[in-house]
Amino acid sequence: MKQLLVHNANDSAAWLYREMSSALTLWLLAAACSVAPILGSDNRVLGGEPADISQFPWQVSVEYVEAHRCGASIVSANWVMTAAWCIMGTDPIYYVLRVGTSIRESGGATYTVSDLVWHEDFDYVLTDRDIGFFEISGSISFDDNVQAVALATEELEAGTTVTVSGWGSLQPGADYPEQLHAVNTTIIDRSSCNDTYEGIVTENMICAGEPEGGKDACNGDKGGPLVANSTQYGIVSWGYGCFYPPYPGVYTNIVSLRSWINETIGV
Ligand code: 4AZ
Repeated sequence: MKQLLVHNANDSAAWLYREMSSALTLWLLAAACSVAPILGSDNRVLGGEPADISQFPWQVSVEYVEAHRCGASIVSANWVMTAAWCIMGTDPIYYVLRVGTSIRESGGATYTVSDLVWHEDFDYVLTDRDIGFFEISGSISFDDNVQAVALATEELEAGTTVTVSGWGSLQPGADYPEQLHAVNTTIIDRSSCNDTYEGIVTENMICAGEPEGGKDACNGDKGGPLVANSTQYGIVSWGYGCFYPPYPGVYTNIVSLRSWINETIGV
């Protein structure tokens, strides 16, 4: 969960207030959801539809000390892309990357990690340049369920449909589902997203969501891919809560970071 505004870390009273109010909001949301699941206009539980890994063969489950922690995507036989937030300050020995399976913590193939790289200018206060990589020990073997994703070179226009996938919560605060899920959502104009978020959306971020909320990534999806036409445009990064209008999901902008990616991993 990303806080809405944390500009002055010294202002501890305001910080405490924000912490408490976001905890309270979360608690109220969780309480409301435990009484009645949030239903979409078509009466399905929000958070997307079950998906099969063959539709998203680049999807990776990042396991940290044997439990799903984040999403990621295969970009080459040697490199898996994720959010800097998922890996910053951690050690490669605790990770297993699971590929080629629709089921969390089960099946497919697993790889260990030889190195972690996150953006040297990752700003963890603003969550700016939220990108990093796992270098794989050995190399990933590809099949129908295990494929690299293409990386975008041009930004999408507002209004374009995109798909986000992962094993993140289907309702705020819920346990992670066993089955991979995916949801289609819509690119939102950066400046209106920046207005909604009161000025903290940078060029290294893209926004996607719906005016009525409900189509979003949530806890456990971070680091995972936002794609269109089998091409990755975004990395799940942050947002104010989940599924919660008018706040879109915010994703790391692959296009603005494309040259950094190329310099860092040669892809
Ligand atoms: C997370 O913690 C997370 N609704 C991912 C996406 C969003 C919030 C939290 C955006 O993985």
